[in-house]
Amino acid sequence: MMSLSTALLLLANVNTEQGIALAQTIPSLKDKFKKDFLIGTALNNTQIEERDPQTTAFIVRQFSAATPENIMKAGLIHPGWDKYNFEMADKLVEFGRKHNIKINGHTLVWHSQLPFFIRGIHSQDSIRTFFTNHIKTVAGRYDGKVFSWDVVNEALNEDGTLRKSVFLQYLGDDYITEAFRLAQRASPKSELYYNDYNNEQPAKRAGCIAVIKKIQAANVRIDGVGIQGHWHAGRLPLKDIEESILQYAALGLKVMFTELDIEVLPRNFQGADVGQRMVANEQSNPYASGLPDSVQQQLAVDYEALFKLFLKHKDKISRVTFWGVNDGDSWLNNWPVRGRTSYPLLFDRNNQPKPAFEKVIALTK
Ligand code: 9MR
Repeated sequence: MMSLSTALLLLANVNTEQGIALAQTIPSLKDKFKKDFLIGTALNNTQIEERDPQTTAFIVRQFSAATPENIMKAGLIHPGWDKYNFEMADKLVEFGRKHNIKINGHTLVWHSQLPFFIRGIHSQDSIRTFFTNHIKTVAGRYDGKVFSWDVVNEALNEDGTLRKSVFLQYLGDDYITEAFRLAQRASPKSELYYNDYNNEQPAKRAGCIAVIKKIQAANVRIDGVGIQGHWHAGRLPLKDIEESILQYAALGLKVMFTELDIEVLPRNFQGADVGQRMVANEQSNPYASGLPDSVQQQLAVDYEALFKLFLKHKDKISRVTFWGVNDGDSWLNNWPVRGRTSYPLLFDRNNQPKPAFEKVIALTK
């Protein structure tokens, strides 16, 4: 007679197979937008390690591009002066190769999630050594293995001036151009991008354009600009987004939406500065037991308007990446308040399509 554990295993397999088969009946974003732009997602460790076959099948069916949500950030990939931890990034590259998914390396230079050892460093020489070695080593290892790099991430303030990061402080305002120069040398076969949030807003956009022009004037390669796209339901800055697509494309760059999500929970500020937090109160987690239909419909209206705009400018847009596979994965469940229930993406916590997904897909018919 079959043991109980064997029977359970068989049942689990049947469920997995059923789950995979069911997911195949959902229209595929990457196929529907195949002629327009890549459709990406952010991936976490569990997904990269393919711990759940249903999730893997789902990702592979829906997405043609992927960005590591955390594992290529300096703090994780470069934990000590001469110590690198490539294990997860290698797995990600292999995941991309195996499943025909283009990987965007995120990110070479960012003021946040830096290695711990950087905090004790207060000399220009040492910061420069870290900066140079980091870019050479990481960009060099994955040259051509990642399709592209977010070479510099979030270097701008809201008013368009340069953020006072450790890099600006010690290396001066040429550091962004220098980062691209180093990346170009180390990774000649990967595309090179500047990435930020709110850089569709006029003042920040002007600062972003100044940065890009400076890189170009130095004869250094920059292939594209990423607008992260952490926006709020009912408050999409569509005019600014369109103007930004036009202005960035006029510089000869590819435009990407790199971390798309639409927040439905209350927040008293805009943007995605991970250092910013909000104090929790009774109103901060209003939809813990489900999303009201009115908000669900608002999300659908917003995503529809956004993708309409993306399709209008598909000749200038090369990729649209969602910041997470489904609502359950989103960083917005824990920021700027921990433990909330957010609904910012196209798939619910069970990978089921939401009304917003249907609206987006309908645009491709
Ligand atoms: O989603 C990421 C979250 O898991 C991390 O805790 C956080 C801090 O490193 O970074 C989040 O991703 C950020 C991305 O790397 C850059 N733009 C803003 C994103 C959301 O904070």
